[in-house]
Amino acid sequence: MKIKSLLVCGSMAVLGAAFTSCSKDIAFDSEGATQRLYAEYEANFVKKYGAIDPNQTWDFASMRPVRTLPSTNALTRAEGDNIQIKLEEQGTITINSDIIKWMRKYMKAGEDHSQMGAPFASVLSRNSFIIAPFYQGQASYFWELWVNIGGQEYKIWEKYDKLKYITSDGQSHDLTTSGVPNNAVQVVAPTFKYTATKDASLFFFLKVWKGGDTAHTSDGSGSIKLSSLDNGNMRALEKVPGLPMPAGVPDDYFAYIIGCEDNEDSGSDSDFEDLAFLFFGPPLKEVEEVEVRQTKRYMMEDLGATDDFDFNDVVVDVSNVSKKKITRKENFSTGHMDVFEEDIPNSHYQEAIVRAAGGTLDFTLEIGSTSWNKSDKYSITDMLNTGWHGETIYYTGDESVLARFPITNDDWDPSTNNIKVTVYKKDGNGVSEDVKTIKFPKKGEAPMIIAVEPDVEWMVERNGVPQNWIKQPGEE
Ligand SMILES: [Ca+2]
Ligand SMILES: [Ca+2]
Ligand SMILES: [Ca+2]
Repeated sequence: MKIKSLLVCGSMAVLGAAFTSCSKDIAFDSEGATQRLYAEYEANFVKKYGAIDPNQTWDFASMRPVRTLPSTNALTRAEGDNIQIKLEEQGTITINSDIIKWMRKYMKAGEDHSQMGAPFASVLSRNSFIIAPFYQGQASYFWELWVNIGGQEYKIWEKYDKLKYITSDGQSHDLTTSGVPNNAVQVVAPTFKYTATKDASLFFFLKVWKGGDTAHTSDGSGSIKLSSLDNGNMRALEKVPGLPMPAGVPDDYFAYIIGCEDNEDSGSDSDFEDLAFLFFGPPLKEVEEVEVRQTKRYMMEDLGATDDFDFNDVVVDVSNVSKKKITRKENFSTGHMDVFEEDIPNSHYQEAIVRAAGGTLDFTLEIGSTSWNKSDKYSITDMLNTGWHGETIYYTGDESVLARFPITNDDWDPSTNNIKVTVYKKDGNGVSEDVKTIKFPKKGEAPMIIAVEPDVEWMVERNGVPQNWIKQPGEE
């Protein structure tokens, strides 16, 4: 006999009177063993967590929408979450003589280049880019290259550091105040990679010591700040032919030479060749689809034991999923970004992911009109992904997916929590017995299902959920 048919009450007649109570719309089968088990469970629950407020409800999930950007695979986190930023030296890049010649021809020292390219004001939103300071004209000042990310300042590089030029005889030389000399055929420049867990607005600036090398201080004293934002001292020189790409940079990254002016005085020559660095960035996806998920995590007790309260006997995430089209238009000069969003028609569906099954009884999980049996795929006595015997618990990723299935007709109703689990074991003849149907609890009941946020971690096998998960009378 198929286990699924147990769910169809019309077929119960063949199994006899013991099963006729299954159709009652109550939290539990009110007959016999189940009633006793529930009474036992309730008494144990109150003993452990205290009396239950008659107004206590058991849905703690907010259904906060979470977005996934397919292009970066990064989660767009809620406002206020910390951004993890990494700025690391990556290696070197060799700049060939074509680029050096281009600088000499188009960015000649002492000529006014204040109309070349576009201002690199760059309040850009980026979660990844690479920088390579590679060129210096004749300059007596000292500088450091910095980036400001959401108000925080990070040093990237300082003058001379790891920058070498190579002459036609193959000799490598350190840079001097004379800059990249005429007989240089190559420059070897350091590369620095920035990655962040989230797009952040940022801009670059120089700290300049006009007293030259000897005036340089480690604490920044004596320097002035020159940024494209305030001083207009950086320009993006686009479409420079033959620009090399550092190893490991994806083909679709764009690359700019950024020319910097180290003097903000009115007498400045505005040649924008005092320092030049390469800026490699990911292409801005002008049109992108994002997936939006609203998820509840249901954690369940199966009444196999009436006193462990580990709420891991069934853990299932149920989601409303939809897609949005994001259209962005960025002004590279001003850094201003226009963003438009629209829902993609007919993209909505519902999905369930079973992530833990920490009981030893078979069960049928029902969400709306969709059902799933543990025994379809697993040995019923295996406790899965709940840390039994010290096994690793996977809370996210593919390793935590025990089963994944769509909800037919999208008939999961998160406002009523129309989810239930029917638990049973089989006797020697394969007939199911001790059938218990567990539904989402009404307020004031001892819960055997609770709904929580999808990032709440379930308990290790046989460990009760913490007291603070269970609100007490009078608590808000
Ligand atoms: Ca200059
Ligand atoms: Ca349990
Ligand atoms: Ca368990």
